[in-house]
Amino acid sequence: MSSLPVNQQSSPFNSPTDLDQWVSEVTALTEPTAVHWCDGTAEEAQALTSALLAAGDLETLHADYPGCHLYRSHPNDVARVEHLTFVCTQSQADAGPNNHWLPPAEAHARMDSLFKGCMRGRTLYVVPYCMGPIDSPFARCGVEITDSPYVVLNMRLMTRMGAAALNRIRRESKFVRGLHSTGDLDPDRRFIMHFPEELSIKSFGSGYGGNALLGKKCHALRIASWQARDEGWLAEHMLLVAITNPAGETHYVAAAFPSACGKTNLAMLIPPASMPGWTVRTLGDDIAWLHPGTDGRLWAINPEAGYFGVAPGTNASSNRNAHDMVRSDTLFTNVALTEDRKPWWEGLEGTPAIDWRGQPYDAEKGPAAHPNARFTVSALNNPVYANEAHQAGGVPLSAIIFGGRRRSLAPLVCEAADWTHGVLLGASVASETTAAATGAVGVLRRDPMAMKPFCGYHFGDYWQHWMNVGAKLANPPRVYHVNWFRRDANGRFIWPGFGENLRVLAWILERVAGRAGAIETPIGRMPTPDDLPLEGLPIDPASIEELLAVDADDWRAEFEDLRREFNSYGDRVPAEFHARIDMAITRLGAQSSQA
Ligand code: GTP
Ligand code: SPV
Ligand code: MN
Repeated sequence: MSSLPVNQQSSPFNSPTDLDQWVSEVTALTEPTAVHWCDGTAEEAQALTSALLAAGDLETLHADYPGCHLYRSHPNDVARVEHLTFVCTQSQADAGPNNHWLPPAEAHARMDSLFKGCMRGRTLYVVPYCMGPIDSPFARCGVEITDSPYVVLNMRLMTRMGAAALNRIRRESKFVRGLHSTGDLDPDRRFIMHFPEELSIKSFGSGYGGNALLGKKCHALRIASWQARDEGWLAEHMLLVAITNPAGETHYVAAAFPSACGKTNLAMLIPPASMPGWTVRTLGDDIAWLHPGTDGRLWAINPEAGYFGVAPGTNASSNRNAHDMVRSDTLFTNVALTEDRKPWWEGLEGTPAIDWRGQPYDAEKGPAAHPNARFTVSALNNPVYANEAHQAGGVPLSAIIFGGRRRSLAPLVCEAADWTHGVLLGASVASETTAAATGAVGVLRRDPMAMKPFCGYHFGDYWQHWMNVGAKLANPPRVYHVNWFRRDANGRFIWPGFGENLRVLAWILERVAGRAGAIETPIGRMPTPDDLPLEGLPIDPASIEELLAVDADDWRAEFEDLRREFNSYGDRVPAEFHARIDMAITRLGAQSSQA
């Protein structure tokens, strides 16, 4: 690995380009000791790993985990920071009430004063990456400049990083510029700023996840959603999965659930033994870019090439694929260790000895692994990675599923009557907060399309854009809402979830094929217990009834709340939302007067 002193730096470009110009400007501002252009090779990753090990920033693990390492982030830097994340557009109205906003000039000034001299004594890494298959017309490139070798290793696993991306950037004029420094990890000097009009990102003071791996939430969702609005497509917080039924028919499905609400698990689902002949393969577990095709269908790619997955809860019975996938060449962050240095988290067998902070485990001090502990691993490690993930044109969607983590109200599954109703179902998502972001956990909040923290522009415009995309689709995917997280009076999950979720997916795909039944309810079409394939599932009929119940009073209150919610976004909200809510409330009124 060659890192050159600043005065000798030379880019792999033959002639000065925008990229060289930008790298020189950043170098002058941040004053690194060396500049390193990343090529993405295994040798480079090995050299970075060795340097991190020598510095004590990475730890080796038990020999049963070849190529795996443990990283512990600063204890104050363990999750996304939504209150410190800004969208800086010329007009505040364009960022919308769903985003924190600063005028771009003020945001740049604030960030540049933080970046000034911040890389003294450090190496500046130039990380060229491509989001999406390298030959895909839907893929988009970016360059992240960072002073964190841990970020470089993550970007190499999560994106198509290195020489091939640099070649594409050399050919194209446009790329997203992401400037990142861990700074001094002072939470009072931590900001994640987005400039969608300039296709740029500045992130300072965090080395963790979505704050620091700029290709992921910052580029592939916040900046990309803005570009997608302008260019007629959608950038979404969705998994992407191929499901094949016993007759050999394959359907592609995208599903949006909020952070830590089950995307990775659904994307890698293992069919229950009582559903022989079904197979599920993963295209993506977190982000999907959706393009209307000339055939009137909606086509999807996964812009990522790896997973930054939630570790706690992952085990051989919940998700054997993920469990097996992280046995080699995986970077663990903030997990615990057993006595013999195996990675450990809540939900695994065995006993933790060292907690996520590196201290002897003491149950009194909280969980052994941080609740937002993660694994970073290449998708190539996934035993059920779908070949179609490499297709330049993507895959056509049969269904889009929205869902949230709701202990009450939202039923197991419900089908939209049409695209407009589907967009309303997506915009209505609410979910209990999780450890993926700092702040209270378990608080119900609206998270439209699971994009509350990630939509780079005004939600009203975004919902209207969803309507506009639908208008271009002669053959749109059907839209559904699911909830795996209903709880009983004792706080236990009523639905077994995980592999058993395939039963709901099977009903959905049978609906798409025109073979499964449903009844009309005021909130949408729903299966009766007989319509769901429940053979071999030990669950009592009363629980199924409860999972499929629609309480008229509770739903009327929900729609009144939604009306207030949409009103807070003003007149940019699609007029159809209000009409559909009025219709639902009228139907609910009729239902309760019949009862
Ligand atoms: P991000 O990476 O944060 O976007 O999250 P994600 O949506 O990929 O969430 P993930 O699949 O990692 O699941 C998060 C947590 O939810 C884990 O602790 C899982 O064990 C749990 N979980 C996932 N699916 C189910 C389910 O069907 N039922 C229940 N009860 N829990 C689930
Ligand atoms: C999420 O929070 O939705 C994640 C993890 O997928 S992070 O990369 O930190 O955003
Ligand atoms: Mn996510």
